Amino acid sequence: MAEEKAEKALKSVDPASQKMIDKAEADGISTIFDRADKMKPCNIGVQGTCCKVCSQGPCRLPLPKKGIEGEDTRMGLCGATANTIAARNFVRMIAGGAAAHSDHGRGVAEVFLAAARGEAADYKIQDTKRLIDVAKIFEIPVTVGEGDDEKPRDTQEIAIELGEKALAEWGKQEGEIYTAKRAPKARYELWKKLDIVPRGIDREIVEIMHRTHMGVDQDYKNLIKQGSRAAIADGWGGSMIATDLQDILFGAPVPIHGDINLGVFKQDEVNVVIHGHEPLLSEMIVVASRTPEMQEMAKAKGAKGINLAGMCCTANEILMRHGLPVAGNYLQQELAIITGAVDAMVVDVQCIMENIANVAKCFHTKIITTNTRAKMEEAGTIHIEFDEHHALDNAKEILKTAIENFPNRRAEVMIPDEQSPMVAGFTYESIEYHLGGSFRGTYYTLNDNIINGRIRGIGGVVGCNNARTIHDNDHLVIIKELLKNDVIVLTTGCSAMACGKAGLLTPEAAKEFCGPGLAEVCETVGIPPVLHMGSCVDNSRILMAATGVVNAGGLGNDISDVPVAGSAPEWMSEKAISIGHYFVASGVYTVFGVGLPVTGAPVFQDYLFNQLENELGGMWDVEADPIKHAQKMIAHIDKKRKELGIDKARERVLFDMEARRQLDEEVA
Ligand code: NFS
Ligand code: SF4
Repeated sequence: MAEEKAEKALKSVDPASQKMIDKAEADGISTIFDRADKMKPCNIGVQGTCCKVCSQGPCRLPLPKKGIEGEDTRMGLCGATANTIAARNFVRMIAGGAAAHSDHGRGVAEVFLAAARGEAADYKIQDTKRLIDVAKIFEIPVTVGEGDDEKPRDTQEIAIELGEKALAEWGKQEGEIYTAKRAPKARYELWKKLDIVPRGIDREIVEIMHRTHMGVDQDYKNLIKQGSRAAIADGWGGSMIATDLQDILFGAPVPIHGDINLGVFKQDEVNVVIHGHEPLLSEMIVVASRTPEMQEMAKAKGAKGINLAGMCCTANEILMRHGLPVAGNYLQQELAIITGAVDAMVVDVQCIMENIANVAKCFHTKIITTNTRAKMEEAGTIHIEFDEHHALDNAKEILKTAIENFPNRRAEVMIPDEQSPMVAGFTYESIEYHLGGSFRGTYYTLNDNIINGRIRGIGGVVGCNNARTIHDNDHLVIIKELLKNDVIVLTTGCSAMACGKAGLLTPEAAKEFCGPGLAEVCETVGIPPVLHMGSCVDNSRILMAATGVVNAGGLGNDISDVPVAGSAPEWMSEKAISIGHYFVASGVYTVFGVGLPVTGAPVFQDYLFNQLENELGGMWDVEADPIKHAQKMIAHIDKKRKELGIDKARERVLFDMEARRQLDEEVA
């Protein structure tokens, strides 16, 4: 231990990142990594028991050192208990996260409708099959005429109606959102019984803000009930609609190759990092970058071409649809600039660190903000507002700014060598294709392998990086432990990028990292053992994959019956809490790393971690130690296998494999 201390603490398990962190330190450039050392979090906030919803506070209710002995008499000035305060804070995080995902979805719906009406000429509907599928979910007629006269309805008409109906989901006041019915029947009925089917997306978020205002909802269970409504409105509503409409507008992803890590930058090309979340912008920049006009402009400035690289969830979007390279995940945004090779970093919304503007000042890098919701006050940043009616022109202007900046590189460029190949682009539909039987076209093969025990269960490992943990470490330790135990992993967001950098998103990873059962399945089908399903709004794809498993049969009637567990090892954003809670509300046991701000309110914590299972079939848990974290997920998966009566099958499979191995050895 002492020896470890003497050595400089490791900040990242990714060598490319570690090199850039060292360079930043040597050059005296402040990054989140050294700020995390200097500023420790407030212990009361960490516990979730600081209330600042009125100006009589902040009222602080830390746990006494000795814990609670006897009755818990802690209260704020108004009498709010630790449970009320922690629950209020928790559901406000759900509101923040659901708002972010859903406002993204709203933006997509607006552009979709404009495109359908022919008012946004640069966008075209690309996937008409998907359009028809989604239209049906919104109860839109897709044919006209009856009997022998029945014929397909005009696609533009369908698209306009879908755009209108989808957009109306945000402002709906009563009834229920259409997409709630996509959940397994038993799940939907449970939501109805519990009265948590969302009425409209915005309404549920606003109601959280009302209920958590000073002096309103003072029952932590009732607060969580509203949290569930809003979270379902995110996962099965705003996020799901975003994914569906993006797929229709930009094409549904199919498995595709790509490269990841800071080594994707090119010394002799204009490097443009597209950082943020909304594909509305990034798709258009991709189109613009391929025009001869932009290519020639780059050549005229002495560059060989334009190299677009994604960062954060935007990266996942353009990787999934175009195979474009990924520069890195959340904690690499400052580090990308420190290579000195980034001619422009284009940002839209969410997960953008304010400090990139300061880091950029040490280099030639231009920071370009593009969204009316997200500007930077820092001098030197440029705002080029992105407007769907002039999308391609805006994209060209952005690229032009980057190209003109190419000759200005001044500091020594230091691009790390590291880049890893990966396969991404798995969706609910493409998993059906790869793991469905050729005859049944459903999740039959996946289910069959879970039932026969080759695959022990499914882990959904998602979410952010967090400067309070070693960058990427917990994602990788947890996922490798799951693979070793034959748990197939579905991943999104920054977790998916951690996997990509570590080589887990290749078919070859199956042999190296998986237990014998999972390795056999992956090798037979030719898929990686970790399936990259996209950005964080694409967690809706994981919900649909779980639904596909339920509907294929043999593994119970509801998501809560399936041997599946969720995880966000390095979570940091409010979006992660919203995602965690819609996993829980969908029946999934969900473990978070780092810590959850509920420890200061033990009764509320017990409700989330234990009691909620009785209501929703899913519950929260927290575990900062990555091995224990994975073991908890595996224990839950085994519990579900036992409940389904398929625990013995797995013992048989493993016995068979052992017997076969011995036979092989004897023969050899
Ligand atoms: Ni998700 Fe994507 Fe990454 Fe976390 Fe941020 S980029 S939407 S919130 S940090 S996974
Ligand atoms: Fe304190 Fe109550 Fe005001 Fe919160 S609402 S800051 S607990 S007085």
